[in-house]
Amino acid sequence: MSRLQADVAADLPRLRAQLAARPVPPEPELAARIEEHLPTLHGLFVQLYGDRDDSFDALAAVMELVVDSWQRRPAALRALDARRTADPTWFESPTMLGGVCYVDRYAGSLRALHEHIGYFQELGLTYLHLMPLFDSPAGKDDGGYAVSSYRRVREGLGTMEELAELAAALREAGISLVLDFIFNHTSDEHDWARRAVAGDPEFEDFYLIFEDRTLPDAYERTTREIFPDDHPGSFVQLGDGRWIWSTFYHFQWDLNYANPAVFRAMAGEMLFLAAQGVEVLRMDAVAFIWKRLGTPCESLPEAHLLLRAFNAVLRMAAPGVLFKSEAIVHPDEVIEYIDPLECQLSYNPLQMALTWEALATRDARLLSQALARRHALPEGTAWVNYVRSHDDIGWTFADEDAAELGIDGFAHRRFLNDFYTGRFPGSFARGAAFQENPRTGDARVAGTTAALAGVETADAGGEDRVLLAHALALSTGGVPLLYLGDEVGQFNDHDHRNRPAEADDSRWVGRPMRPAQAYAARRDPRTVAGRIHARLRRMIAVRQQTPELGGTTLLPFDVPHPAVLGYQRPGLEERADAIPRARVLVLANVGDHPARVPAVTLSGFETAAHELLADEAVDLADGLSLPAHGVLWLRVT
Ligand code: OTU
Repeated sequence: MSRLQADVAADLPRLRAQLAARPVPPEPELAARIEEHLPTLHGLFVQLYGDRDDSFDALAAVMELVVDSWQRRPAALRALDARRTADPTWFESPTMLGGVCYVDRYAGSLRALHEHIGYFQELGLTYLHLMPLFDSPAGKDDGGYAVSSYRRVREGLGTMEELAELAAALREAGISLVLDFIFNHTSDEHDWARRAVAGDPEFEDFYLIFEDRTLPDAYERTTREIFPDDHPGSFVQLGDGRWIWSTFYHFQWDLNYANPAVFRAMAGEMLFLAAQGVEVLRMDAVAFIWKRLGTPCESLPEAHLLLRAFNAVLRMAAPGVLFKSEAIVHPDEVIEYIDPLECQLSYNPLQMALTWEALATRDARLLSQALARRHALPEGTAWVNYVRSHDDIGWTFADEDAAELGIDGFAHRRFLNDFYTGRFPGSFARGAAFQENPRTGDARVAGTTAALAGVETADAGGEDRVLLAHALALSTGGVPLLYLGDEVGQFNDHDHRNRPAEADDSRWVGRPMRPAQAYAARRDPRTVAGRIHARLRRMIAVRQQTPELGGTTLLPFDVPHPAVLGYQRPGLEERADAIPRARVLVLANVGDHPARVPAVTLSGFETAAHELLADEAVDLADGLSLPAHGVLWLRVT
């Protein structure tokens, strides 16, 4: 039953009156932001929850949270908000560099992490993503992605106060703290979940619980299996025989966002995190947050409305905080989440996967096509470019794109899985298969960069491939993100199989403890760690001083050699339609043999160019040679 039009029209005046009647009404700065964003939030609520009687009360409660949160916001965070709103595309600077690590694996605890801030600065980090550090039941934590309390730090890691202290220390060092917002699901041991199974009607409606298999069967006709090793389909059975929606592990229960009370509750958790000094929230598993019968229950229009609603809440209560979308799905869907009003940042899973695809095939054409076709983003947003993550590599390229190059998507994914798990004859890679599904032929691959690139197998091209992959992430535009430890060439953690809590999830192979020995050797050029580290540091330093590498604009550059990738970076000032000035031409050879770029290909540029990584003059008159896995960052005019 829809609410009456007249009631809906009265919502905004009612909300304004309610806020004005508070003991401390919103001060002018907040009041202005409410005027700007509340109509948007209200409009989204009407679209999402217009047919529910409880939608007004939920929105009113959210607005109370917004005002409380801002009124309690520490001065340092308000100052940060002011800086960020004055410079909303701060993340487009070529000095931006992200790192990611686990608190326990990298440092031991939040307190111990302070000792690494000096190293992070030495490396040039301006952004640090700490993997989920919230309360999570031991043995059923999914690496921290099964959260039993968003307001408590996991035992052994420290406390919330220590997290806020760390955030302040990082900020002082010029590093923004990034944390996950795991809002699609909670642990089955979250208080809400316990109350739901105990039959508390308020909390039963926080999850999707069904009496029998009728609806689960109907939904599963169109949903995808995400963790088939754990359970088939999208539901698991409760002790009392009922069925509950569970997209990932059986102990991770999906929240029911069709209930506005769930939005209200999670907005509260989000603002709690913002209050600790978090600057970017990584929006976990965004594709799954809305379900509708007869659809894949991924990337539905309501998922976007929800993200926009959460974003509107932040714009009022903590305007410096940004969202990063984690949608590891078809590229047509990934792009849908990226918008200043939705997620300002997004992982770039296509570039990540196709970098590995190019290294395996020694053919850069699919990657080149993706950069030409799928790199452009709306203004005010940026990619987060990564070489690999704590998860698996999913081969998320579009089959239609691959078909244009004569590639069969299904067969190609099979090849890539075989290649990166080392089963393909002659493969240099030592990855581990993740969630192999014999029924669909689907699989993904996990491993460290060095293991995937061939360093672990002592392949002659291994180190160069590590550098090449990073050179792309550092130069295509957006925020480059390093998996810490990979910058000293850390190997796979094969021992995870002997640890019961990790044995059945092969992604642990790529999440080793901080490689102390490799770090100790990082200044020694006779070691793998030393060589990788020095070369990567050089790339980072050059990037910092190269304005052309800021922003996200990328212009394609065709090279008549299948192994050579080319693209141009005009930087922040020059847009695609402006008169060409100096720009950076990137050339990268993904092949195992030297490659020639003929003079005619380069004839649009002045012959005098400068190669930035080696810092030397280059004459383009006779064309160029690239060694196997070679990368050039050429300043051309
Ligand atoms: C995310 O990834 C996290 O990165 C994983 O570590 C979690 O296990 C998972 O969510 C549940 O919280 O399936 O294998 O985009 O690819 O969201 C990784 C869809 C995952 C998924 C992605 C998910």
